[in-house]
Amino acid sequence: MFKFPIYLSAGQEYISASIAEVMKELNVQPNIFIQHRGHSTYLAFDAPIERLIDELLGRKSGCANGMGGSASIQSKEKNIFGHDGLMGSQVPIAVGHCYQTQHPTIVYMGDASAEEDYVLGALGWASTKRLPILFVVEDNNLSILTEKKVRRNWNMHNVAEAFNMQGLDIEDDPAQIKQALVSVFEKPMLVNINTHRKFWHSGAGIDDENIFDRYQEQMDILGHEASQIHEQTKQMVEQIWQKQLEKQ
Ligand SMILES: Cc1ncc(C[n+]2csc(CCOP(=O)(O)OP(=O)(O)O)c2C)c(N)n1
Ligand SMILES: [Mg+2]
Repeated sequence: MFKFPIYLSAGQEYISASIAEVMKELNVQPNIFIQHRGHSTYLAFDAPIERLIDELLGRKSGCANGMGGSASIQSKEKNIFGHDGLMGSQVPIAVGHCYQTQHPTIVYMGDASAEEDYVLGALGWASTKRLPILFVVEDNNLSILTEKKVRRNWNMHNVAEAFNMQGLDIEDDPAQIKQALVSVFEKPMLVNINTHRKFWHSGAGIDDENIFDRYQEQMDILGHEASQIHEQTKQMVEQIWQKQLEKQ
């Protein structure tokens, strides 16, 4: 059904879901720059699901006119800028855009994209100009299959601090995320959020069936109400998929 690679956010959804809630509370509509694994951000910020489905089906009615695929989704309605495919490029682009607009801006990057040289230069400029920008590192510990410990001996929140900016290292727990963002946009800030990718880098395969099952763990903690929400959401998404497929 899908004619190109799909980058799923499953397992990492708490990050964007929590940040989107904080933005609602602050009544801020930020400009948002995402990278290839952006479905969760697109959906959390209420961009239209039908247009995401159409994009995955390669249709002109898709959110990137059927030309972006999973990796380059965007939403003009929600100020979500899609990715060009070059790891980390969204960071200098977001910084330049924020410098020009001075509008609250969120830029997402993976823990590997954060290692690109042009990301570091952009962090320095954002700090120097005290831009209203939030850098979010979705740290799933992986660059495709290579773990962080093989790639580097330093941490991204320390890099932010070296650039004279607030840098935090937290878990993808909604309460921790909310707490981290108390003074968001008053000055530039980087939050490295440790998270867990459920599936392969691309596609819905699983390397090891025995890895920790985030969903089951959370359902056990959150209880009956969460199961109801899960079921309702699943039904809703299946119905929308059905409707979009019937359009063909
Ligand atoms: C400059 C550049 N180098 C390499 C690649 C190939 N590539 C695509 S995604 C990826 C890993 C990205 O890891 P990360 O930024 O941590 O995001 P994640 O996939 O873990 O969400 C690589 C190496 C690329 N797209 N661009
Ligand atoms: Mg990663």
